[in-house]
Amino acid sequence: MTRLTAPLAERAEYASPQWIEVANTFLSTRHATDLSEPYKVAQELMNPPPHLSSDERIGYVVTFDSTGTRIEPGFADHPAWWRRADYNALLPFAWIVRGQPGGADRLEREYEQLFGADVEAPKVARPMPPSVAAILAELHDYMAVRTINNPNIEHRAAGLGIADNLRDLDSDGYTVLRGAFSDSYADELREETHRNHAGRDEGASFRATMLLKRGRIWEEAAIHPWVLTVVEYLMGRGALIYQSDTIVKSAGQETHPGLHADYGASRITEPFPDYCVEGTAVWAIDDFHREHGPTCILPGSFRQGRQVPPGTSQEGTKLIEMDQGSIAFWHGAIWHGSTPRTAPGRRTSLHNAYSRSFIRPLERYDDIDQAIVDRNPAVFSTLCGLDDAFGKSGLEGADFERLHYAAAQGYASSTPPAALKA
Ligand SMILES: O=C(O)CCC(=O)C(=O)O
Ligand SMILES: [Fe+2]
Repeated sequence: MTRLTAPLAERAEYASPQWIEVANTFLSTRHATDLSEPYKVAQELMNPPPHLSSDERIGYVVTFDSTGTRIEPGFADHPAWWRRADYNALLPFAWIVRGQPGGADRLEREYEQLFGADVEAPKVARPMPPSVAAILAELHDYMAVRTINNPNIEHRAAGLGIADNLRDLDSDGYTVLRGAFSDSYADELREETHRNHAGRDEGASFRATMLLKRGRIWEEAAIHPWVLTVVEYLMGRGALIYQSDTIVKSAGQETHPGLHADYGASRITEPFPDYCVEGTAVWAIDDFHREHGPTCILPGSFRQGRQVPPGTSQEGTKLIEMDQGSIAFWHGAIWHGSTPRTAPGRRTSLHNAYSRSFIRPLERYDDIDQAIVDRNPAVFSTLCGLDDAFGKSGLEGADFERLHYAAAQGYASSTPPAALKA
């Protein structure tokens, strides 16, 4: 079993009092060595979740001076460097970038893709001394493996601009997240996919599976902030990655005739629960228009709560048409299929499925390389099933560290305890 990078007890919500305390423990061991005068870095976070503060902003200040380094909640009068950002927009980009070739550039690129013109550049009154920059980079990575996402999903979705997508899921059982990733990201994903599929059978008889063990690019995709918000909305906190694979569809191919529910293939048995236990994010690495053989779907059909009767036709379905760079997300009980590709060329797609924490996933990641978990934010270890207590009992009893963590996080309740305190 792969180890956790940091104790669960050190996990905290971004900019919460506990988070500041954990950050301080780290910063108290660091000294900026090239200061001509004290240097203050201030971060202002707009629209924090109501359970953290009822004010319109919260903030923290990191002070570097001759006595050492510390972080405090609040605001600074004349910081040397400061930045203002939306709480929810900043939080999910806790990718670890140090030691990841090109990581910082990719992070910035995808951040701009999602938030574009809304991003305010940092204000710099005095250039940041190199040792300050180095300590802040270390702090970023130290806290990334300890920072948990805003548990107030509606608030998070509003901050990320995807509240309407949650409503689509309520009514139709699927949604399309448009403009979810950049063309450059699509190019990189396509190249990797085609490399993994080279020499294999065409069509869906070969799907490159276990992608989280196949390279950095897939790790970054699995934690897409919009997708994770949808996942936690439908499947609760502590959700797992259920399967991560790709499909390449060529001209004339029909990969999913008729209709099926992803709960099918005897994986999730009838009667289906009335809440979602599994759902899939499909990344359009290439265009999904009529001629490209897009997915077709029967809106609302997840409410039937049963498997698709054999021989059911695609009559009455809607095509999920989307441009490259969009992500479709559907409830695993929804009835859907795929249409034949009539145009020349290939349709490349990434299919990341997620499940509730108590569902047994198709793919196992609890033995994933330690280095992969260590280079990712906390939610990645959650997705791999490393944070929960399932399968971790020993002869000395159950895994109380993990059981307590899940209880403290409110994984089992529809309203997380922190949100109740507001
Ligand atoms: O490739 C498609 O269009 C549909 C694939 C599918 O059914 C799935 O990923 O669940
Ligand atoms: Fe499917």
